[in-house]
Amino acid sequence: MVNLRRRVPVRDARGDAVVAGFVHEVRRLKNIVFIVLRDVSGFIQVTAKRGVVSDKVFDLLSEVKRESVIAVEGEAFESKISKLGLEIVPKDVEILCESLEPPAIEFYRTDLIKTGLDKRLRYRFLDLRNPKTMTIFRVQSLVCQAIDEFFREKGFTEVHTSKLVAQATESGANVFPVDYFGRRAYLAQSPQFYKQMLMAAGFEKVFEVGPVFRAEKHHTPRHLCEYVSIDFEVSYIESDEDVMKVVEEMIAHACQTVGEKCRNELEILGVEVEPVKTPLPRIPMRYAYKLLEGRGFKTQPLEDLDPEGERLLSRIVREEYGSGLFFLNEYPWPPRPFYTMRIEETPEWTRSFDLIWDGLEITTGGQREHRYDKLVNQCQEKGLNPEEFRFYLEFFRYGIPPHGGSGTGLERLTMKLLRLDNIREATLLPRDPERLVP
Ligand code: AMO
Repeated sequence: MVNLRRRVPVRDARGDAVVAGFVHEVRRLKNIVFIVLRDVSGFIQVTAKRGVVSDKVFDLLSEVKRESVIAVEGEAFESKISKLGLEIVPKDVEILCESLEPPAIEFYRTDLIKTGLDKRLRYRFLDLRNPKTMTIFRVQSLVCQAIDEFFREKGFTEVHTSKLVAQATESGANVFPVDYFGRRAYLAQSPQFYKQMLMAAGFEKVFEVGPVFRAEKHHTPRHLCEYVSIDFEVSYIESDEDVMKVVEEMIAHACQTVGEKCRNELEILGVEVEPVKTPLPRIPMRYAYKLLEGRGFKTQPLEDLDPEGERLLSRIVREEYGSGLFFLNEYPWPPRPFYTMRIEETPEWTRSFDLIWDGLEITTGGQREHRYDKLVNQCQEKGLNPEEFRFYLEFFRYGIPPHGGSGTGLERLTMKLLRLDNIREATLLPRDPERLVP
């Protein structure tokens, strides 16, 4: 029996060592078996020569199937011969769990056999055995850590709000209904109302990183039905400018941390992280329309840009401002939710923004309307019944500081950071209109 308690990551194996992992490759010659063993830290070659190793070890290794999980005890050394740079000559071997059949998808030599994304996701547990695929989530984990550090450093309190709610926050149409003991409830689309509630409670600065749900029947490379939303809310702001400052610092910190701490991972993925230069350009929507029209692109007055418009605008901003990231601010009122604060003098525009990264919106935010009467009016103007939002409107009846905040999709942020083409690649278990398993 190989003593697993003595196991070290393959990358650190030197001298008398125990390593364990998946059988990545097996090459059998008449009197020698080469096995490439893979664990989370990398690869090591196991070299078993008949006569040098015991017959038992030689036979076990001769027969082991690809992707079985084994433990090897032996003499490990840096090797000039093995292209992996590390080699171990086994004294003892234990098959911890045999792979019963060849892997259902080819997840490693993807240069030889291309497995489509759909099938890869169907067998996600195998797909993730590809070190490159797994690396995406190691980087994502660091993004979360960086964001957590950023907010704590700035005195924000982390909160966890309920994901079972009585009312839609963003748009009534895109909610998943749930049967809540005979009553109708919904899966939360955003912690929006609760983070504002906490401003009414006097927290001043909160953040939350958690799942949100959108019943959007989109089949695009950028929409999911469940994603992780990075939200914050902050009190005593002068305008949405104060919110944009937090957003750009947060993104810059996340990118810088990944750039510094994920050198290996970025190398595996073959990407470089561009440093984020703050302040980022602020392009008021009015001006964005002009920029686009200057290039012959038709825009709709007071409407959102479509994806094509966002992409073209990104190209223009890159050319003219040298930045892949920019705020599209002073958003028009019609496409914004009722809680958005409007600009007093020009109420068709709002104190809100999107953050665009090379053609993709990754963040939405702004200042919120905190004056009760105005908020009720805005609710009605959007065709909503204030009675149905009573629990929310109540937050504004007992004094609430001026406040604002934003929401950023973790998967979209990861996608842009690592230049992935499809949001599903940045999602461990994507939920889209067709996918509920695994
Ligand atoms: P919004 O609905 O614009 O705003 O969402 C904020 C950010 O969440 C991400 N996102 C999505 N990611 C994947 N799939 C989707 N279907 C999806 N929808 C949105 C995007 C987007 O920029 N309450 C406001 C935020 C706020 O003002 O604080 C909100 O949720 O990255």
